[in-house]
Amino acid sequence: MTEPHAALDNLLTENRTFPPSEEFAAQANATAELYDTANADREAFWAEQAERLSWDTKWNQVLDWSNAPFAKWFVGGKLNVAYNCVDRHVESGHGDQVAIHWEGEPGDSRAITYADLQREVSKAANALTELGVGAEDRVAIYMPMVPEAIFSMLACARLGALHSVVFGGFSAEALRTRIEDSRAKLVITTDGQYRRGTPAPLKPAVDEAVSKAGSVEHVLVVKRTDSDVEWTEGRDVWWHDVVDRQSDQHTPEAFDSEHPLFILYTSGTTGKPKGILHTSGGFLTQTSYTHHNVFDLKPDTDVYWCTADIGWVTGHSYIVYGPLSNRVTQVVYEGTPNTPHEGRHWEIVQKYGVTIYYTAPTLIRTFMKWGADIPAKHDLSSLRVLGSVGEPINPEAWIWYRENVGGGRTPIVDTWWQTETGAIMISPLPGATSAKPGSAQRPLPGVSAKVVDDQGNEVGKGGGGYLVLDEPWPSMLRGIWGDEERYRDTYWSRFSEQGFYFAGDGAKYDADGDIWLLGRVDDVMNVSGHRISTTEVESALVSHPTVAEAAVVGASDATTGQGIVAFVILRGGVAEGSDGAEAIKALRDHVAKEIGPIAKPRQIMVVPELPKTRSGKIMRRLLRDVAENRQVGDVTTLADSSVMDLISSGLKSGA
Ligand code: 6R9
Repeated sequence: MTEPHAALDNLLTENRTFPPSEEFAAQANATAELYDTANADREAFWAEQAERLSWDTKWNQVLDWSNAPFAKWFVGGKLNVAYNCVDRHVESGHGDQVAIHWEGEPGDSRAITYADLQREVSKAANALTELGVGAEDRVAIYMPMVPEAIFSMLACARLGALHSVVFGGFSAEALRTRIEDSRAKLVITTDGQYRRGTPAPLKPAVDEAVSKAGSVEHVLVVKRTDSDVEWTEGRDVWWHDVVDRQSDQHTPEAFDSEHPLFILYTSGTTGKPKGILHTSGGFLTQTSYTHHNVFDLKPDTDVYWCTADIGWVTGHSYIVYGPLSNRVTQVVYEGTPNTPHEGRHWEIVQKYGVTIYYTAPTLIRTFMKWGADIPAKHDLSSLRVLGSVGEPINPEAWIWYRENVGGGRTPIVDTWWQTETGAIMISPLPGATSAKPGSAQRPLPGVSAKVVDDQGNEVGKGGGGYLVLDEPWPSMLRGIWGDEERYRDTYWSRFSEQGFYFAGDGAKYDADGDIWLLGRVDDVMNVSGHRISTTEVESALVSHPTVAEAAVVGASDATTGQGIVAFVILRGGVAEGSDGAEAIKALRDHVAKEIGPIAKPRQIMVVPELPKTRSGKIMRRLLRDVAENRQVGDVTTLADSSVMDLISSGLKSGA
């Protein structure tokens, strides 16, 4: 495994604890007893959680693990996921409750009640039916954070079609590969999207992707920025033409508990993204259960805000499915946190009286950089629970968050989970756990996780190793779309003897047995909480005509967690060192075009050679030393040990 970052080592010396206040504990949804109940009988516990949902047909078996690692949960049960997130709340008399306080980047806003949501989702479902979408078809959604993105996801769920949401910051090329892999029939998009105050086109990327991907029959376009778009007659249709004229009545059909709900692509250790497959009953059960208990949600009084984009799993599980199944009132914000000014989030918290705020460490560190005086200018006294997700949160950031956003009073839940786990797995319970800054602490009731050594033996207190999940859980992925072998290989082969799910994260137990996450142990980087594989960026670089070879590493970065640093060998005769400023700019732009701006390397260094072992493997560890300005480590396994001197001297003379 790779060595944990020095900064992460500091985490383990943290010994402050923050128990919940008596008032908070007294009103909390979850008490410590929940652990005992779950431990007494895990399956009975999950069956009880599944009762949170409305089922058309009840299941006859909680878990079927006979075909492991392919799980079936709530076997024989039938439900409609969208009905559970929308209609049942209207039927129970909450049609007038605001489901979504939507805040557009330019300052426009919409309040959408559950009754509105039911009408909008029904119309969208009718339109999708008219466009030929039925159960098990795939629909790609490539949109900014507009309400129609959520209506579209729920319309798919209502029809039993699978959505495949592609982050609006991804490139045409990234969109194309995802459309092709899932063979999507329909793409839903917008004309453009607001980015830091200016409209940027979005549909051209769809046009480019779709022209190369044969499966797409229609492109459904929401008008958002009113920008000019190219139009392909017969293929392209406007949302306002097709959806608005539909009936707002639609009868949801019940689907099997294991009916597929969505595919979401995430980076793996190879260049090709993995289509993570989730199904219905188990996914909704665990997102609903965790959202209720981890955020202590009170549907009648809370105003919840998760700042993620629906292009990531956090947006799926903790904007759409978990919260709406729990009848949340939530804020959805379209834009960036510093548009038009750096206090935008706090202005929104104050405007809507947000009580629960869930964000990522990278943003917290950005807020720190902008200064504590910015949140201090706003009334944040409504906040009562804060959450963190996406990467380890450093104790300084944790403390800053609690002091400057949480008024020194709110519990903070540091939630560990993955696209693959579907829902939160390791986290404090805000009313029951004495929080430790920087530690995700314990698996939730019903979840089992362990830190094991190379052989799969659990390490003792104070020991470190790999994080594994040693019991199946309801919202677990059901596979990788179209690639059973890769599913087994990636997650189940590392500890096949024990039957453990290998998460790809390093972790440690502290002296109390609490879990501290230490970052990825594979070639996956974590940049601002987003997973990007080194191979993916390398492939993008090598696809540029000037590049002969490339090696990419994640170097620790004070704001983004990790930053992408690339070492490239240019083809024939381009000067080494910094002379290649233009070549470097061209390469950064090329990566943005191939993958998306989030994958743009922070730094590209032109080098004459790359450090390789005798078997030809690039020694990224040594490159990371260079990228992090450290003394270069042990070079004895290099085929040519002078390479590192060559790289270092070349960089110095070029600087
Ligand atoms: C939800 C999400 C998953 C990877 C995961 C780990 C890192 C997420 C974390 C965390 C430490 C936390 N990660 N939450 N590391 N503490 N609270 O982020 O999903 O995009 O699939 O990323 O993110 O490395 O393996 P995803």
